[in-house]
Amino acid sequence: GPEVACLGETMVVLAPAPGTALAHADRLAVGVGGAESNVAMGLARLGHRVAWVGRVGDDPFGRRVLREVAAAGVDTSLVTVDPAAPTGVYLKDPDPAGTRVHYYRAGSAAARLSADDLADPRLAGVRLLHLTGITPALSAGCRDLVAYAVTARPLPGARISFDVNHRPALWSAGQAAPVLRDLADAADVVLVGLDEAWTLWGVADPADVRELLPGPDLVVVKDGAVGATALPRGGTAVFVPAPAVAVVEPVGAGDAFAAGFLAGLLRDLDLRSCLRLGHLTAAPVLAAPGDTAPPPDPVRTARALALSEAGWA
Ligand code: KDG
Repeated sequence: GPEVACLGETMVVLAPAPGTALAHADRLAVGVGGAESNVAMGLARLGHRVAWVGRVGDDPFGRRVLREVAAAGVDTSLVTVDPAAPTGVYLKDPDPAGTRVHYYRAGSAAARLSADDLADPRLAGVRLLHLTGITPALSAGCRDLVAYAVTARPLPGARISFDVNHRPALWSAGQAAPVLRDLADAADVVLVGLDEAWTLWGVADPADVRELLPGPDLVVVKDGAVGATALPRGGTAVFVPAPAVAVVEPVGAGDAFAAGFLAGLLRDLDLRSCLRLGHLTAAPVLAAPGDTAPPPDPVRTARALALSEAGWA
């Protein structure tokens, strides 16, 4: 069975050529996007056995999603094909001020995820269950599911990682703030952007985020191109600067960072190495238009992990 399960919605993504506004595009490229399956694909490409748990419609886009996620080496045998609702879709609108997303996902198959989706006995041996703050915004049932996963712990041997991933197009900061805080605080490993921590909770530095979330063993606060800080409970915070990258399109980079960081945890690496592996896995996604990318080659990765602090920064 898989050692990791990632649960959430995966959609088809339709995107104009880079630099072309959606309002003026004649052609859209078809891809697949979903924060949790992006993490699953990243972990699979780093050599881990990982399953994506989700629901798609019984439609061509659902088949497209299943094919592309499986092609990255992810186990999709636990995905439900739901004949009663469609696969969700989102559109990217390139904009000099940052790519905007438009969702067509209300009432999607994934909005019908429930506790049943975590009941399969093949999940019993999972060491890590990865969830995000997108899922509780999809429907009341999805919100119950995520709360159930972090509190009732239906997979007893599994640590739970939770990427806060606030999506303002799904719900307001006011609605999201208390829900995401409670879910994050009940998880074991939390990943959160400093920008979202500010938007949601009005906290402006990693130590304040940690104070707001006393529950998890580990909180990782990401500050974009500056770097990321891991704050273990009762231990010393570790900051690792991000390497310089010429950014083409950042969507998916947070998921790649999560995949690298979590791969480090699964391998029992120290926190500094986990953060470095996060940055190294995010870099190729930042430097390319797609939401996922192959990780850097293992030899270069091993070399980068072995660098002195001065050599890295
Ligand atoms: O993390 C990247 C995601 O934003 C993208 O893949 C789509 O899951 C997605 C979402 O809900 O925004």
